[in-house]
Amino acid sequence: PQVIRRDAYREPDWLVPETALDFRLDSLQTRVKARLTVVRHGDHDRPLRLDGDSLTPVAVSVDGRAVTDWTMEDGQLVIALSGVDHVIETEVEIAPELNTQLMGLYASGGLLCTQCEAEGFRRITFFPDRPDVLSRYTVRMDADKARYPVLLANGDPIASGDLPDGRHWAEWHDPFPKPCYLFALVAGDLEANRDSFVTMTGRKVDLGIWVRAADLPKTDHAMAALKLSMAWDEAMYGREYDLDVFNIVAVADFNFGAMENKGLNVFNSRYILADPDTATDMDYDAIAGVVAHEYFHNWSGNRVTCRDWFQLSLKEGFTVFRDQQFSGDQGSKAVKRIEDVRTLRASQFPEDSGPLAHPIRPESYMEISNFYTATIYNKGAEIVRMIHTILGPEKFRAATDLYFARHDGEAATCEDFVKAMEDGGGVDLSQFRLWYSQAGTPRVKAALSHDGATARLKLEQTVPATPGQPEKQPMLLPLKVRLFGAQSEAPLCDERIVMLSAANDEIVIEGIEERPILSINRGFSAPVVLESDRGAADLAFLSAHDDDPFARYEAMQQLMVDTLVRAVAEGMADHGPVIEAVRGTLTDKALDASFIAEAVLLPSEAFIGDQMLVVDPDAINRARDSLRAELGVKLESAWRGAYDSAQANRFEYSPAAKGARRLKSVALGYLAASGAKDAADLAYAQFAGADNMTDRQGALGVLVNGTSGNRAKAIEAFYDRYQDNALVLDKWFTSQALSTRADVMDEVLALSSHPDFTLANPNRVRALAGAFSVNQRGFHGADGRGYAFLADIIIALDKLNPQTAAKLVPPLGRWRRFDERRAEKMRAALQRIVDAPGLSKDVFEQASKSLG
Ligand code: DPP
Ligand code: ZN
Repeated sequence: PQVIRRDAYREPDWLVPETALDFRLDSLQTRVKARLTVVRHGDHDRPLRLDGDSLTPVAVSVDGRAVTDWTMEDGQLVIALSGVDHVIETEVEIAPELNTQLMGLYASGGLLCTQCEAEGFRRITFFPDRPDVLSRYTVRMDADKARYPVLLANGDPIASGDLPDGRHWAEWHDPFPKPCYLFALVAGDLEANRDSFVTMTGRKVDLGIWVRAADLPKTDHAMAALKLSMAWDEAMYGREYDLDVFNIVAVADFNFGAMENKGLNVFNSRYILADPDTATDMDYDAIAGVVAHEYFHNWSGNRVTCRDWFQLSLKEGFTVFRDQQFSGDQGSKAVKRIEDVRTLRASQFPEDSGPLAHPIRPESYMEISNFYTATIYNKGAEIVRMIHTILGPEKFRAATDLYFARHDGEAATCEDFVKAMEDGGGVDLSQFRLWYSQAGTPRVKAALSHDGATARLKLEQTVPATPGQPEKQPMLLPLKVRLFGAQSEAPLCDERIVMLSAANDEIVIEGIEERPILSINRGFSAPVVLESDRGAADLAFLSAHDDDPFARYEAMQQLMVDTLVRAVAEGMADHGPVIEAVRGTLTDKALDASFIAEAVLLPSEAFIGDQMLVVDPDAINRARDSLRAELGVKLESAWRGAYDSAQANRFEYSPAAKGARRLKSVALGYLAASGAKDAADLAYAQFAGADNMTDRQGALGVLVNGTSGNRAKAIEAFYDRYQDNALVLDKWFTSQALSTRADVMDEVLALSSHPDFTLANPNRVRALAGAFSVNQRGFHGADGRGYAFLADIIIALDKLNPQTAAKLVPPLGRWRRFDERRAEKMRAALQRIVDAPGLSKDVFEQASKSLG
């Protein structure tokens, strides 16, 4: 496959100021007529090239006259034109029902809907499918009125009416020029949860969340989140909504989480539908976060879009940062930060240290779909967060105002963003720009010494080599630092931001009269791996006394990781300091339950593995289980206390109630780990009596990992109750795929032939195969069956949906981190994928790079 390079960017040869589309919708035979006004851009005599994917022109005309002297080259429709501007008309036919890739126009549960980002529009009609060609769209649709009573598109509705033969039509116009990846239409039998929002200048916007009638009661949370997002973006960023209507549609079959099409967001239904019986607190939070994310794209993505796909993080990193800020403002900022850092470490750090590592602004790709990664999104957000830290909130706001004012209506670059941050913030970000070009997670070594009244902090940074980047330069790292007194238990200085810019540096802090304890990278101010020589006692101290809640969490995690890594290396370790630190946190009356629940959780087996040169899944599992059991036994009465105090609550969706539920399930898990005789009965009682999905799924997870007779009963009862609800059935598959039992592989194989398992629905594939591939002890079973299973799924899914298949490849690419026997089996699985006949470029790119 062809490699696309960032430095090969050229401005478009032709612009398309106006686009009129006419859809005669039908699930098997949709006719698409397009009328493009094209204008030659620059001084050249090159022909017009319109991208197409699996399209055949039925008719082509230029300035109203049918022409036949066009050619097809690699799917592109090539038309020689003599003048400066022309009107091009094309006609094609497509079959949404047969579109299993879920890119372009496709059918999902009787609906017709679209997904165009990144390059799906070329599967609908011939067009210059690149984000720097912005056009004003008018869209007319006609369809059978009984099957498709609702017809939606971007912008505002203009006109509609009935036609003979039971058909009807509607026309929509979007006044804002947009790239074609933001095009959308939806046709179907939908009902709307309707509401409205009055903007800061007093304009009324009609809001609609469109779902199947039966799902209407599950849309209130998403609607509330939408209105909060609209108000938040006005207050925090001065961004006002710009159309008279804003619609969201939920669809069951969707490759991504959601899509920010102008005025018509299309969502994976899992990020819209919620009620207490079917959605967990995590689902509620994710819904609010994704609704906000897509809404925020209206400015960071749509009004200011990307020049080319190498700039993807321009909109995604910035918008993730914005949605993280928003979510932090809705509940506990500290807990939100902990969750975001946990996600970064679980998905981005491994990517950044493996064969698929890439900078947030990549230099090349084969298939852009493969670059919707944790690096582009989550590391991208960390980089914007660092700019926010360096500028401070006021200057950051001035800088984002400048960015939006300067580039409104344009297709911009990451460089444009950084320049606006510099100009608006009055800072020099020259060295900081390395964050856009260098891949790899920097490592920082910190050593604190103390002499008389002077503390010296020695800092050393290295950036590891990554594919294609053997040599790295030192980066600019904003490290928040504070010192605490070992005796006084009080801060010894104010928090300061140390800007580490060299490979080595020494910071001198005067007036430190007692032995200081180092609190560093507070709030996770820089996305780095920190190594320090702080011992168990100092970490335990910080976990109890640091004034930054994130730093408290972090100290506890470090203490746990150090203990577990030692246990793996030496076969045993002193659990005492962890147990005492957990006891202290668990019984600290000043802490809220949601923070306690996060802080007392052991790091995941995968994260422990990431700390080791050669991952030993069995030894990790033994070490972690043993620490978990001892925490369960030694603190049993504290766990029971935490459990009982949350027990009587009725369901309520508030930060306090959520925290109580979270702590309750964590406590239940520790009680089960302790071997307490009544744990399985407690779990079953919670499972059966729950008035919400958080408690029910929490209990199911505990039962699934155990051996009690209640296990099979719960699995069956859950299935019986929710078999008609696809989103909840996904949880049923996932809970079993995450089982910590030795027989998980057999169960997963059996589930893959369950009648409810299907490769046609991306959520279902991710619920079973995706979840299992991050279950370290199950997936990395020494016999290699996990690898073979995943390869089988990838090869089969690739025939239907290459984009979703390619997303499943990365766990196999971690072979360098495992012992030779496992590594060989992982490589064999990758090789089998690469050798599969008719492989897509999506999967080929991921699998061949992973072998590399
Ligand atoms: N642009 C989408 C999102 O992240 C991905 N399809 O919001
Ligand atoms: Zn996004």
